Amino acid sequence: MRIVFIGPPGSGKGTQAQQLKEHLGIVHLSTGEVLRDVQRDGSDLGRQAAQYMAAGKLVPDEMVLNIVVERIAQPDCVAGCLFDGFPRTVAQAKALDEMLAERGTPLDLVLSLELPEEKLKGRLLRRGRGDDNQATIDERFRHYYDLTEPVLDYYRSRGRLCSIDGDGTAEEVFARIRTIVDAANGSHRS
Ligand code: B4P
Repeated sequence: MRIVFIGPPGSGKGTQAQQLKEHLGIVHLSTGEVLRDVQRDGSDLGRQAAQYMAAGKLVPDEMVLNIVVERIAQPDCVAGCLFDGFPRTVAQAKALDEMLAERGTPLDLVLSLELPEEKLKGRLLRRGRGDDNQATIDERFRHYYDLTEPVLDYYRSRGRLCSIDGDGTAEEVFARIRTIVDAANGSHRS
């Protein structure tokens, strides 16, 4: 299966994707995680990515798409892939559709985690990662509304969006996700 996880900053994409990866046994591709790894390698690319992320901005599409193209070409992605935090712009969504169409393996599900902004900001401040300070969080939300919400419209207009209530414990949210994914997985196999 190929599944996309979209949601505002702190909605639990990474938390839920980790559980779903174990449940389905497919590759988990978190563009945020890969970009944090790239930052740590000290390359020019890593320094550029770090500047965008520390400012709460999205990393340019070209950089993110290069990462995804390379990763989905690996043999372990044939069985499926969980895209966590990608796509975050309409250009990324269109590029993903093209990449998957070339392989004859379209997306099966697009899951959108939804939660009120006050709760999300509280979670991020409690998480306390390097980019979880008030100014950066505000900037990330601004970019989410400007650039990522249109991605929801892109998938909604194609009848592919599945909204999930992201409020509740991680276990409660995962139970909602599992119900949807298992139903889709059944029809995917038959
Ligand atoms: P990401 O790494 O994707 O992360 P995020 O949006 O900050 O958080 P996520 O939704 O995964 O929440 P999490 O599970 O951690 O992005 C970081 C940055 O990378 C972006 O700002 C951007 O600069 C760059 N980037 C990544 N992808 C990109 C792309 N495609 N294009 C351009 N730029 C890109 O959960 C958050 C917190 O809540 C955690 O502390 C968690 O423990 C807690 N939590 C989770 N579920 C909970 C629950 N049910 N109840 C209570 N707490 C919960």
